[in-house]
Amino acid sequence: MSLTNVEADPERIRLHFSPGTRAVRVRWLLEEIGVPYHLHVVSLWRGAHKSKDYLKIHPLGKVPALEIDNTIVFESLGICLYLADRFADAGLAPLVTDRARRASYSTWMAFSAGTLEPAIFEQVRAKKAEERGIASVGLGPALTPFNNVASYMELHLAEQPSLLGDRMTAADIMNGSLMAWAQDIGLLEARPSIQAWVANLKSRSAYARAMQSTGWGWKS
Ligand SMILES: N[C@@H](CCC(=O)N[C@@H](CS)C(=O)NCC(=O)O)C(=O)O
Repeated sequence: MSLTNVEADPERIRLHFSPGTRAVRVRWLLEEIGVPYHLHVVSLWRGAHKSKDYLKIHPLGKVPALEIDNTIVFESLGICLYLADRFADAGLAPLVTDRARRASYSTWMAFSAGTLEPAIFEQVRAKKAEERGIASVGLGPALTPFNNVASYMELHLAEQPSLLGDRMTAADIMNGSLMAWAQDIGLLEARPSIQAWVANLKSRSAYARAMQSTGWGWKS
């Protein structure tokens, strides 16, 4: 890998992060790439994400946000797309010239935030409504139900170890972090292929490093 320009200055990449949030997927990708970065823990509990200074970084006051190359990227999907292409030598995104794999990669990257994430949130919303004894109003055809999404992924992953075939990409990180959450909230029963894929992703040392405790950012 030719990362010498960045290695010379670890402050060059700064991830605004809070544990247990969508920022974990970005930290995981940075760990897979192996590039030095500075982690700034933003305390959501103390409202640090709504401070005047932080709103200059993320105008909506959310995590994650990434400072890199003298600019700022936010939206976890946007950050992962940027990083995977920026550090192409890490092999976590097919090159645009690799047309078929790139098409599949684009599909799965968009699938994560556009289809899988809303489907999981819908489940969470329905569960909360049930717990409170109130009726949950479905969004109808605007949303793909989680069962459909999971059935599709189950079939896909029964045939290959990673979303694009043999080799793991940023698409596995985006979708895998979401399915790890789905697993935690009990949505993956009777989905053996997805479970095996998630277990394999979670066994990676980069994932373990991304999950390492940072504290909750009380002092941020
Ligand atoms: N679509 C955005 C969502 C960002 C987001 O909502 N982050 C949550 C944590 S997972 C957050 O910062 N919430 C704090 C708040 O909105 O007050 C992304 O993927 O980056």
